[in-house]
Amino acid sequence: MDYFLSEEQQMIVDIAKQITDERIIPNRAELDEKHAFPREILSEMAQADLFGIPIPEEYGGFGGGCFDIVLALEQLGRGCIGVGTAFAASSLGIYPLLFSGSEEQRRKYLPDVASGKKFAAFGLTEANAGSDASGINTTAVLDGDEWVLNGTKQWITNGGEAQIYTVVAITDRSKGPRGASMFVVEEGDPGFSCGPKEKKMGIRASSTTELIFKDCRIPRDRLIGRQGTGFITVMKTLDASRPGIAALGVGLGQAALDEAAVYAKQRVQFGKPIIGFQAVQHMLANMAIDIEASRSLVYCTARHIDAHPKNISKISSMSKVFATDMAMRVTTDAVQVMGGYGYMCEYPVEKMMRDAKILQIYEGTNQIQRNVIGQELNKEYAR
Ligand code: COS
Repeated sequence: MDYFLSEEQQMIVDIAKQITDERIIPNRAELDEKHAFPREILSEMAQADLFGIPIPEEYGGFGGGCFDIVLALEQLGRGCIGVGTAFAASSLGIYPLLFSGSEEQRRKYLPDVASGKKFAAFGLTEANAGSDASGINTTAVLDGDEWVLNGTKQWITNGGEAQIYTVVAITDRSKGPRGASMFVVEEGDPGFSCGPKEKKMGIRASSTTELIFKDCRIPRDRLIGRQGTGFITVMKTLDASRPGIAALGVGLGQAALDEAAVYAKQRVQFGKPIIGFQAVQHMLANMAIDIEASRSLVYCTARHIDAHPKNISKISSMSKVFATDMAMRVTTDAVQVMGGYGYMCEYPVEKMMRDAKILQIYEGTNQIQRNVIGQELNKEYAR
């Protein structure tokens, strides 16, 4: 299907595609096996200006929109969701600054992220605050000219690898979600450390750690936006980033179909290639339909967000649910088409199936996305 990309958009696809084909795909199995952070590949992506896509030009970026980042992430998703997640998490980490940060904060942090000199990360989740995002326990108390943070964030992507962390903490517990505020914490701040790297089912190239704050002292001007607006900034950040996760799903689904179709043409059973059997053809056809429907929805969502960036929760969640549930189905079916070979680590589809699972969980489970969509429908039909 032709999506009529502009010259600039096609350029983003071509650059991300080249890095994916030449650098990510040849190295993904090793990165996965060694749980190795793809620092070199990410640096090359930065040199190719991919990290600058969501950052305005005045801060050294490309000044792109949601559709631009979606196009890049689709290509990276075709290669490796671990690498794509490390990249996406850096964007996630800077969205709070883009939405609510001061001019000084933007000038201080964004150019280094755009150039790839520094990575960013986003700290929301805690042991007892996953889906219930406003149930966080990390606190920030103002003491003279410094904020003092205490608490532990869990499962933070780019933990230990990032230099800039945007973190949400409670500044007034009595105010519920209106009592949360966001802060920038830098690597090396006193009282701030990261836990050991978690061992994961998939996306092993990405780093996932705790962020530990023990009387962590940061200057007063690290508060992002106004005190008490942290939860709103978190929600806006997730609304903006979820189409990117959907795009990783589209790329992953496409990669799984490509592997399965090539295999089905080569694999001979009962005297003919298995692609000649209707049972296999129908599986491949369903995969192709699912992928194209997801791509269309994700592209349309991203274009809508670029044109009308307000009230995007419903469409953002819809694209995330649709494309990531698709990625889980399609990667599972790719393993099925390839049978015993698909189950072996020698072929890439078993990793794809392991990687797909997280897309249905992180940045809000697909059950939470359905709650968001349901709440929005409730509002729409009340009118
Ligand atoms: N944009 C702006 N503001 C929003 C918003 C959005 N998308 N969603 C909610 N808000 C505002 C609400 O308007 C409300 O403001 P008021 O206090 O003025 O009424 C406030 O935020 C609280 O909203 P709500 O009552 O809906 O919050 P809940 O605690 O019920 O939480 C969900 C709602 C479940 C949607 C939220 O907790 C969530 O998204 N959870 C998933 C979190 C997640 O993705 N975790 C994974 C992180 S991996 S990076």
